Amino acid sequence: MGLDAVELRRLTLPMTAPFRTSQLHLTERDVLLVRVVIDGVDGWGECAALPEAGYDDVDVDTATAALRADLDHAPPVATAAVTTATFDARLRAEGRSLADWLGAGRRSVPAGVAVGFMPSIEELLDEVARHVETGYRRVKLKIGPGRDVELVRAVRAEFGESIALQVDANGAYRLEDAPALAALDEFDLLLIEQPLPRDDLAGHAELVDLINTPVCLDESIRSLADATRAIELGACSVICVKPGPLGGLDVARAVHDACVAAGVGAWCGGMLETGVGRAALLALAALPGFTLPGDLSATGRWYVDDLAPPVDLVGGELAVPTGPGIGGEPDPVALRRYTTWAETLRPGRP
Ligand code: NPG
Repeated sequence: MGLDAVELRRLTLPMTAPFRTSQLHLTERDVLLVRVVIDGVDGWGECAALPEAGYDDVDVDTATAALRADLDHAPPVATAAVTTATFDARLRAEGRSLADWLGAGRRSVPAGVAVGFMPSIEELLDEVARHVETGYRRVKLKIGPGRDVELVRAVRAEFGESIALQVDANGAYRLEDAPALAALDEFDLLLIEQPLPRDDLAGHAELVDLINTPVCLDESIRSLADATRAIELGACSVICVKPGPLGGLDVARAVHDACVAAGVGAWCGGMLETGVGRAALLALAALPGFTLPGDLSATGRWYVDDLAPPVDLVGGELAVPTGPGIGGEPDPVALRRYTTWAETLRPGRP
């Protein structure tokens, strides 16, 4: 089976609204897509690296440069796009869906929407109301020191138990902030994601005993070894599994399997994927050990226009793609409209 070509493509997609976290403020998405051609069959992968390095060390420019320099020795988040594209091409050639190859049994998975920091509580409540109206049943809120209890209390007061709520701190707290985090226990949250910095597993293991809300790790889990170590240390009871930063769908499945073996909860984390990246994430999220709704939002959540056919909420869930590979190819018109740069590496055989 021959690798005929690898194309790197950068696109800039207008976002439906700015998205703020404790490290980032995104107003448009600069995304890297990888297309591989294997024996004449195309495969696609989306790189999860973001326009700026605030969340992870590798931003989309660094990922692009690393792949241009050496396709076989790039950072995990860049390699993940290439391996996903390779899986897509090979499975497309076999006429087999990615969900089937992964061993995923579900036809649809619960959606989950993430809401960034908003300028006011009122605007936050309006944003959450809009998503609940759309049909989301799980909402993830960004929190940080000084922007936590009041914000969560207002959302719980407005929407009651009608929605599942979880919070994401992106590592903004320290262990001494435990009392503020324990104050969130009254709101019956599904979990608190990455309360402490990514390298503080010991701190998380202590925090687990100081709060009732389940502790979930995201940024701390960048390999199967990280997951195994966090579980052994009792640093979390839930893991947010992200195939991009982990280095690929195969690593993500291995982390999923480790969570199942240890009785640790797991869910698929999102990185504002376009429809291309979301297709692969939906297939992964359908694995049985993903016990909590992932960051899986419908078309229209992040981008004014998307690269893939629309996927809409049905009963609070999203359908798992059933077509070969990731289930579909990017829309050529949208590719042309939003592409800002493209380069073919390892040009096809003469
Ligand atoms: O639904 O795709 C989505 C976004 C989910 O908020 C989300 N991801 O820290 O997990 C995170 C967070 C994130 C957002 C990470 C932006 C990096 C950039």
